[in-house]
Amino acid sequence: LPKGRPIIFVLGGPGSGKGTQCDRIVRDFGYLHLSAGDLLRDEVKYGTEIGQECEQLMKDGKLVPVEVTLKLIKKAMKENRNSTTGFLIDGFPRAVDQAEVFEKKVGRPKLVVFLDCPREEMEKRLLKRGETSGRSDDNMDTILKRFDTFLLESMPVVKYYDNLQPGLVIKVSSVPPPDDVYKEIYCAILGFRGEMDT
Ligand code: UP5
Ligand code: MG
Repeated sequence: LPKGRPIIFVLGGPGSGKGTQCDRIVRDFGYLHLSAGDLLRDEVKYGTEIGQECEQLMKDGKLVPVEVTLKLIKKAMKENRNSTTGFLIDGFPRAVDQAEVFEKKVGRPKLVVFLDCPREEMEKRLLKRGETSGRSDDNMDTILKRFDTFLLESMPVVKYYDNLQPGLVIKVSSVPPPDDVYKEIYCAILGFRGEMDT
């Protein structure tokens, strides 16, 4: 892992606002934004072998094998290792075993941001976005499955990092307007950057 190029994970349920907050972090800190979901949707769009393998899993709200997501993330990190100040990983890891593999093969994030949002709010946002997003998973049927996967498999990741190192995880409510949510995240990033300089 290149020194001085921190990794931040942004985690949270479907529609909790991961992408929305990542845009702001990129604007202010210039990190490379790697959304595992976006990387996968690109593969589907271009009809690659990975895309063909993952399309149905995503439509079913299930997790793609970690080998696949880790490969895409590592490739993007490698390509940009000299041209970015840090890595902002959005929507990965999504299960405890994925976090363990990442810890072993890549390293530990400097910060894990967990966006906490009630299910009804996330559902409302996704249905609204579904009117225009064109995402094959923004429909009621798939949304319910995405929630199940999140609760069962992805929520334990937050606990995993919390147990791993005190203070690593910050839990932020993503119910307020995006700029208000961001204030807390911004301060947390400034906090660990200050720590790196000393
Ligand atoms: N919005 C955002 N913030 C708001 C706020 N504070 N107040 C009011 N509205 C707010 O936001 C969603 C919507 O809400 C937008 O319309 C936004 O304007 C509004 P967004 O920022 O897009 O939320 P986000 O959390 O990014 O939602 P997303 O749908 O992208 O989350 P998912 O976790 O469901 O999707 P992802 O792309 O990460 O994964 C998709 C699928 O890929 C998974 O289901 C899975 O099948 C697969 N996958 C894997 O298998 N492994 C991986 O590692 C990653 C993905
Ligand atoms: Mg997203």
